[in-house]
Amino acid sequence: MTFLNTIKNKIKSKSKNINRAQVVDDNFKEFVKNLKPSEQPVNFADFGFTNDEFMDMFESQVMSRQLDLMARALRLENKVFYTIGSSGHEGNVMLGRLTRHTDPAFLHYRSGGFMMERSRYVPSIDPIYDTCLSFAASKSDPASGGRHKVWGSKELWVLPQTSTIASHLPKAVGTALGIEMGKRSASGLPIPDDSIVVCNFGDASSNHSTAQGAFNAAAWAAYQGLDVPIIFICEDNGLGISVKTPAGWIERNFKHRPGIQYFQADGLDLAHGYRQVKRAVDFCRFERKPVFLHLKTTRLMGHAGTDFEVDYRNIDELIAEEAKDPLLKSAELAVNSGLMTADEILDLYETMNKRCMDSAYKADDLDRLVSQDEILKSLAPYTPDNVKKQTLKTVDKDKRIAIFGNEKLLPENQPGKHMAILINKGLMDIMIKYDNSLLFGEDVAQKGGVYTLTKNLYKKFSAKRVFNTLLDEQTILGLAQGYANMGMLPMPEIQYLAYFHNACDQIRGEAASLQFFSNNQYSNPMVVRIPGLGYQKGFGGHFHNDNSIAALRDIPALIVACPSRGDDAVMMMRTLMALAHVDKRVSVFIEPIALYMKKDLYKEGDNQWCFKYPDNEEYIPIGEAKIYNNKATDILIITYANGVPMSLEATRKFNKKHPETVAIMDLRWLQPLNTQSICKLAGKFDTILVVDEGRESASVGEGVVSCIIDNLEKPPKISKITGVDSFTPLGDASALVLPNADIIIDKLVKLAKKRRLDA
Ligand SMILES: Cc1ncc(C[n+]2csc(CCOP(=O)(O)OP(=O)(O)O)c2C)c(N)n1
Ligand SMILES: [Mg+2]
Repeated sequence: MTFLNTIKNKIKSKSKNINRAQVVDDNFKEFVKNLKPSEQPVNFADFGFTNDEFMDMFESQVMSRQLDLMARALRLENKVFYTIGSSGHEGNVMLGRLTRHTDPAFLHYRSGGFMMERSRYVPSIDPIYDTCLSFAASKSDPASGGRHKVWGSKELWVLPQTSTIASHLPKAVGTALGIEMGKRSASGLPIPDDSIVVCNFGDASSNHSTAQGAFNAAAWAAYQGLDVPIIFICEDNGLGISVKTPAGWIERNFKHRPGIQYFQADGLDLAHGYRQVKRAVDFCRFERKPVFLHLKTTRLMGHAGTDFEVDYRNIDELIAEEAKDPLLKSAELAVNSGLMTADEILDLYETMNKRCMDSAYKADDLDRLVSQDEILKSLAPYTPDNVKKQTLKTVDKDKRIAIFGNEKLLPENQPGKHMAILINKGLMDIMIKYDNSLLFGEDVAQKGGVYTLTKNLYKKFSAKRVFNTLLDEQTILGLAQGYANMGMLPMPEIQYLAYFHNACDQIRGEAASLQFFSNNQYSNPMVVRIPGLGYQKGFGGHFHNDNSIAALRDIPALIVACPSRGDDAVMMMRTLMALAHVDKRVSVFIEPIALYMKKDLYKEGDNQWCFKYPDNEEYIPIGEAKIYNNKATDILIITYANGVPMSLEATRKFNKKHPETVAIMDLRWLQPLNTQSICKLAGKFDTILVVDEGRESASVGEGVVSCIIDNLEKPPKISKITGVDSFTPLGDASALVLPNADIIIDKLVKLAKKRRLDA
């Protein structure tokens, strides 16, 4: 008789009880009560572990199970706010045991057993209590400070992971590559050189395009001989909520994937599974190659507390899965090895139940987050004085001369130049100043970028610091997170703004949220460079001229910067790098492509849009705008990027016939908007014109208008010129959906007329 049948026979409860947590709990007690040692005692040495190791793993499994049962019970009392559990997946204790607590781990929500077991490496941690604090959204939760139920721990190198399935895979791959990169980096590696990355997810999640991209990226890198020490652990329970994974699909899909070594392990039986898991972990650690560990599990008690499996699974199927409960198997092993009696197991089970319940009540007694200030504390750390100090740290001149060639070639000794050249030189200085910085993306190395912005950087700083990635924006941003996790300062480039959007979640849900969800214990500082916006003369159509900024502006904590001229661009990049270095923040630097090569402002050959390279300690504080014609008192134009030279041109033409004085405010920082400085200036005018090249809906302009109306007691009259809510057409037709100087002049004329009538 098979093990499964034996258990099935022993399980008396075949009721249609919809509370399957109760059934699973009863089954365990019932099963253990009836356990008798077998006539052929089990010897754990045969399975590759010691008695003590077994006892630890079994205890961790029980701890994890009791946490799940506690959560179901106390959810009803409103003391716990999360019920997705690990029941049926407790075999992942084997990974907790067989990896090190310094191996960075990116987990999914069924990693309770793993966490209980990994915690043994740091005895001061009480993983039950810590988990209860997280369940209770307590301010004392050591992982997130009460912001989310996450598996996370600074000491255990478990980077907190929230809810989006598969979104952690790109950064897990990035971290694996970062381990190898960090060994050679100036900042060194924060973990041992032979560390590996642990990355867990479910069977359904393995189909997600984000996951597929990460598998591909790992294989792509390994194929080229790079070390990619990552163990992907697919915890296969056969279901994604209610949708069945086709039988055999995971094996079929991953067994023969080039560049990723496939291993399979029994996650339901420690005796069978341990050596299988060990083989996979050892292979990854010693070979430094990507591994796919297919860990067979089952899912007990439904997807979450709110999920009634009886709606979509028949009772016989449920009973069959419940019979596979890995805790039953471990209990049997405990008895058959002679290590524990049935009573001792029940005692352990009840002791852990009490520990969980007591810890949960204790956690419930502690403070919760009760004010916005508390919630926001870890969202966007910002210490302007430290950022300033960091920008003022100058770089050794000899080092600069070595890179730029000779004193005369230092950019500050050169005549004024257009934006593309100034950004290029600015990046060189940044690479010199931050010797742990990395620059990467599509075509950035030998080619020097589509618009030559990164030209020569590859030659000067070598492929170790300037390199091409594969063509996948999710991977590029995943790499950035991974390198940052390993102590480096990444500057990823997304080739065009339109292509940020297909990888947006890597910033929105992941990079920008890490400080928040880890209570600022973990961070992934980076400056993402994105060429974008419209007006490329007759070139490219929508995707090369995308002017959508809304998707960036509503990402909490993200700084969005957008210069209109080369000297500003250099100084703003310096600020962002200092911010990344000091406060570990994530920012996006939008480079207006159409201004890259712009040299003239009013007429051909005037060179008025070329600027001198700023001295090395010059920078622009976040939020500081630039005002043109600051003596003007009649009309204020608020704008950014292409809107700045366009407004200057329009104003000059307008002033040929009209006496009204017009000031122009270049916002430079699009998120967060500097409410104070906008309102201070806007308050001095009775007429405001917002010139926004972005689309009308959800534009920067909307933000500016509402900021003025909200904050000024007597708001001035405000008009707006924006792009049209359209995709950008090809060729000259693109001009029809974007603001231009003539439209601005027309508007200024109307506004001036109205002012005169009102006066
Ligand atoms: C990107 C995304 N889409 C949908 C969901 C909702 N969701 C949460 S878990 C889940 C199923 C995941 O199944 P699987 O990967 O097999 O993990 P399991 O829950 O079975 O352990 C879904 C669809 C999500 N969290 N993230
Ligand atoms: Mg599943």
